[in-house]
Amino acid sequence: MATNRTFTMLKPDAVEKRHIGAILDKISASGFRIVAMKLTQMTKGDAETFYAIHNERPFFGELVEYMTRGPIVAAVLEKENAVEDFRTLIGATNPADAAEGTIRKLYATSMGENAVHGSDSDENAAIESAFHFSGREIF
Ligand code: RTP
Ligand code: MG
Repeated sequence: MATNRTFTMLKPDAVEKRHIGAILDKISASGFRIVAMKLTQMTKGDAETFYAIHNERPFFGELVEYMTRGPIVAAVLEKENAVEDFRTLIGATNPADAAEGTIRKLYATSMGENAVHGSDSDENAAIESAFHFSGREIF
């Protein structure tokens, strides 16, 4: 299987609850190499662009409010089959449905505040990584 990359954000709730260390530990222990990382905060415009695919959904306003209320950790991760394996590691969008041991099962609060983002395709991983990082910030 080919090595590829995915993009993640530890969302504001995970940072507020001081779960950065535990989540990064789990990501590293699961075989992902961190090739870019920073603490940053999205503006309203950033979040509206990043989650534009959801802009007609009833939860869009809440999602933008949530994602901009404090700093996030943005990172690019490398591993064989990275996109799919990272979605497995984070678990279902709603933590109530997430498998035991997944990041969302362990650290998410609710469907809306679910601790972590993972890209859903190779194409989106590339778009989302470029949204947050310049080429010289990815190693
Ligand atoms: P993500 O993009 O953040 O990795 O999450 P996902 O693929 O598992 O879920 P997605 O359908 O892309 O939804 C994006 C984010 O919107 C919030 N959401 N809230 N209240 C709700 O019904 C609801 N549904 C989705 C979550 O923060 C979700 O991760
Ligand atoms: Mg998604």
